[in-house]
Amino acid sequence: MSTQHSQAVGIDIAHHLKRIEQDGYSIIEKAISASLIARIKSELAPYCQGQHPGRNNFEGHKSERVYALLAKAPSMAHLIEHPATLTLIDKLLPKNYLLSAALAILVHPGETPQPWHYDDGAGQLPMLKPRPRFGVSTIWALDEFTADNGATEVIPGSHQWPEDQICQDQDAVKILMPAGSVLIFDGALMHRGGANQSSMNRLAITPQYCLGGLRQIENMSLAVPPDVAARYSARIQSLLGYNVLEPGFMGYVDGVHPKKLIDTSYQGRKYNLSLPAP
Ligand SMILES: O=C(O)CCC(=O)C(=O)O
Repeated sequence: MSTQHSQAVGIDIAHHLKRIEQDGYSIIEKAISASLIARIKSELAPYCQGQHPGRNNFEGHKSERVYALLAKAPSMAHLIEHPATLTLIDKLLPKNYLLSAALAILVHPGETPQPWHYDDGAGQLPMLKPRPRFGVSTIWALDEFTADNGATEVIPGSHQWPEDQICQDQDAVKILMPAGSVLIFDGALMHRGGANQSSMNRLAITPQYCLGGLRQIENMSLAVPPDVAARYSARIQSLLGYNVLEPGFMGYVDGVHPKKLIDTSYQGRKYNLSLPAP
């Protein structure tokens, strides 16, 4: 690991990778500014007016969730392509990984603990834990995560558990972190949103990433229309699905690279492919 690179993104990469391998998670404190937090909160405010409480115990009956964030709150891109988290994920997943989900979770006072779960369940894949890593998740604290306001809880080491191992609440560790910090964890780590016994809301944003060959949890191609995707960076576009797996061609659209849909001058891989007219 080059120290130069570590300094470039302001974190000790080797330390975080070791923590994620061993415990399943690591924390980068205060990775974004107060002004970015304020901007994201103001972009989210129209969607957090108490109109859409969670529909089940998982979403949380006293929580509000906002999905399809890149179609609603453009500043979210700063979290999704944050240099520190992507530098780590670049080491944890093969290239051309995808953004699997990106949602806001506003936990209101009185919320109960979420069921224990892991994020990279990958739907119907017939492969039980322990198994290779399918994904990496992040949870950004936009409010301080305290002992009583619903901080995320994790079970250290549970990313390596067999599928049927039961979580015991006494093994849980609360992730206490200042606003602007990010929890980064192996997609197989058991975790949950905690109970909010405070009088304040707790806002988190959770961008989650998965192997390029898996289906995304949120159907990003439909959640973020092409004309909106076109406004973002090449990295965000690739995370949304405007990429092609190599070797091979998984991800093609009508025989060509999907970037052609949003950038007609794109001259990426196989741009000169001359296909017969349909
Ligand atoms: O809100 C949290 O702290 C965790 C939420 C979570 O893990 C999820 O919904 O997948």
